[in-house]
Amino acid sequence: MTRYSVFAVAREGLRHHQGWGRAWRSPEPQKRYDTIIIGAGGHGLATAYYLGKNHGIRNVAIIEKGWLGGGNTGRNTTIIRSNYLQDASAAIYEKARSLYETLSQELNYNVMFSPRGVMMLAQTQHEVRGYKRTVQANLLQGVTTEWIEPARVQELVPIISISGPRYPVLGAIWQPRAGTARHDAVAWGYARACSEMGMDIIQNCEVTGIDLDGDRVTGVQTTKGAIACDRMGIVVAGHSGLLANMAGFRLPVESVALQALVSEPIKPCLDVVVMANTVHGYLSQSDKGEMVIGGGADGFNNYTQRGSFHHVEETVRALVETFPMISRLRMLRQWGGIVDMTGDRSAIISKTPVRGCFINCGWGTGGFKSIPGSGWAMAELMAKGEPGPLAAPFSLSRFREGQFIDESVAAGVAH
Ligand code: FAD
Ligand code: PYC
Repeated sequence: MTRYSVFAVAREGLRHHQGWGRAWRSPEPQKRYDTIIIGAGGHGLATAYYLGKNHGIRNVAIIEKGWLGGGNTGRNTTIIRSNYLQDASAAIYEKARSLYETLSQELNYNVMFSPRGVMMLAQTQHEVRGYKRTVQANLLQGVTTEWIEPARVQELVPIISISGPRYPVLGAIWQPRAGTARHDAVAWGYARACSEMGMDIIQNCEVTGIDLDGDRVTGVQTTKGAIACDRMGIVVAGHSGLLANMAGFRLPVESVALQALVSEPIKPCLDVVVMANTVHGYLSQSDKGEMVIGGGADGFNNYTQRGSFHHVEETVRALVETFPMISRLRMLRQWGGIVDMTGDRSAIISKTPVRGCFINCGWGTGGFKSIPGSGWAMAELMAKGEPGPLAAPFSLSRFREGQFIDESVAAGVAH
């Protein structure tokens, strides 16, 4: 595999870019692997990467029904932050955020991590109290966030109107080293590194059944034939319930569509990420100049991976009071992704009732930011058969035992 560097760019420039190889191989599946990961989204690919890098497990296939990164990983609004309330969440999201800081160097692939700062606006007294509490919790957890007053919000976001008639801006929680990354590049970077370690990424290959011997997993049935394995990770986000059903167990997860849209590109006017959770919408500006705008999740379960007009109208209407300038923008495109929601809005990284079968899901509306930390924790669980400290609180048993990790506020998105 070509190592990307300034010298490689210069060398290829001199020979008319004839020498670039493919970033990853696209092999046909073998008959068996030690480990199968179902789902080549960010979490599946990161799991495979850390299995190889941290635990030396490299006889791995990552099986993807579409194209890699084509699920929620390539459909999200790329916000990366770790300002959650509960200790278990702060630990895994901060681990992920800190891995993002050096991910481009680690993968030798530019994931365009941009720690431009994320603010969550407080527009009701209830939010003021809630976010001040989160700032205190983050202080104890070693996560750097601060409470900022409206004047500082205005300074950081010149296009904002802080004195809206219904929802004036009363302050914000600000995380200066939070930000964004290029979503597909995160999937592509992990995929390239997995392929380099000898792992097989099998695209256009849907898992249609899970083979069991008693209560132990032995392999999968796919549209490219049967593939045997000793150990399996199900990492399919909105399709988790379907895969769990194939393995014979149920999950406390619902699947719904979450939508987003972008405007036509305009000159740079916003260099931080702003989330306005009460009026409900969030906003950042992409490198191309588009305003990236996110809305809420559908209020009913569904698998429709597309946008709808009423969501665009609702979201833009909500944001216009706080960002009047967006009323003059034309919207360019909209889309949706199927997110997997648990009751406490926290993820599941867990053993399952089937031996050798592990599951990573439930990231809902907020799992892009956690990809490196989740992959790290899931790989440790799969390699050792027991969760490490990052994954332990996110086990399936918490729903039975009532050990919920309530993040319905920090999730930041209306459900
Ligand atoms: P995915 O990327 O969906 O990957 C799962 C893969 O499994 C898919 O590629 C799918 O094709 C494959 N698969 C499914 N079934 C099968 C099968 N039977 N056989 C083989 N393969 C299968 N999070 C943030 O942190 N910040 C944000 O700003 C943010 N914004 C969002 C905005 C929108 C509009 C959406 C939809 C989501 C947003 N999220 C955000 C959430 C985030 O995108 C997800 O939590 C995260 O991408 C999930 O990653 P994943 O790898 O688990 O899932
Ligand atoms: O988790 O920060 C987040 C988020 C923003 C938009 C969707 N999810």
